[in-house]
Amino acid sequence: MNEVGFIGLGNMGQPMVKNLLKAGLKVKVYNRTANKAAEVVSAGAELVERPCDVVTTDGIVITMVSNDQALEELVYSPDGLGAILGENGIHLSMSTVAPETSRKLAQFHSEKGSFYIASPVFGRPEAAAAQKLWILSSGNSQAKEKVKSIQEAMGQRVFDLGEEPGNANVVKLGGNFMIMAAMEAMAEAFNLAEKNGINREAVAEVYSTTLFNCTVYNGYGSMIAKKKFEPAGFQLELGLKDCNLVLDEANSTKTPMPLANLVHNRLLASVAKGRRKQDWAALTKLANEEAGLE
Ligand code: NA7
Repeated sequence: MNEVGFIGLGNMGQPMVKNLLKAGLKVKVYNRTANKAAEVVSAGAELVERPCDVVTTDGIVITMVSNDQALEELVYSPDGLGAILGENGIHLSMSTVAPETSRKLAQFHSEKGSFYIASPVFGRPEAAAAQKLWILSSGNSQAKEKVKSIQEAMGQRVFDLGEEPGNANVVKLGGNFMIMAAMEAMAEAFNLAEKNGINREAVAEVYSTTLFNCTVYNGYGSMIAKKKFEPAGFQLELGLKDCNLVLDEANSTKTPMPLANLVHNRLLASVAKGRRKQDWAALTKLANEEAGLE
């Protein structure tokens, strides 16, 4: 397969399309706001007018839109993917959505003879640009095999999480929850240091070099130490969406997650304070304010 459709040219979608083009694929793109396609079109993508125009009946289409509602609209609307994808078509769904949404969409696709692969990613726009996304994948095995080289063109590794379509979404939500909890923990520890007259950035460096030498502590540690949350790589309102999905899943599976409730309150209060367009690391401003450090 040397041709692929792509829907959703936001912060993540654009760099992902550029990597597909670099890998030599022909890419047809659709975005609700057409003018956001300018950069990828100048990099070689072809812009189409309707979601169903990006793909043929048995083709492969990737979606990277904001949330469950946007994804469902794209599939079910009269000019959506459901109107075109048929026998052997594959929908590679890379947004962060509820596991239940993936299960429903997988069922809908299978009734048409097409396949739905849930494939959310870990990594921010910089990671997407550098082809460093970590890509999760669940759904029909043969369909997963067919899209693997396409996933590899956008990331550094693909993790196969089995045939159950919601699995990749469950793992993605658990990962995003751990990032939120880590951000709150970093803010509290840095505040403790600052209250003792110790430089926050120096402390962030100690932790991210020693006990927590990993992507999340390295990347967010510096933002949280500097208290600098703009420009947003991942908007706080999308973080709240993810946290709501985590709590929905926790409720439906009877999984107590007290820490998730704490960070949910942080995100909700941040939106109430007008911070929804800042980076989601801005959830830590509340800990700073409570400590009298803002
Ligand atoms: P962005 O930068 O907010 O981009 C969101 C994209 O989703 C963008 O292309 C939007 O089109 C598109 N969108 C949003 N709502 C709709 C509807 N209703 N119909 C069609 N298209 C829509 O998000 P990111 O790229 O950071 O994140 C994307 C996903 O990855 C998300 O699940 C994250 O949790 C992880 P627009 O340009 O606004 O017309």
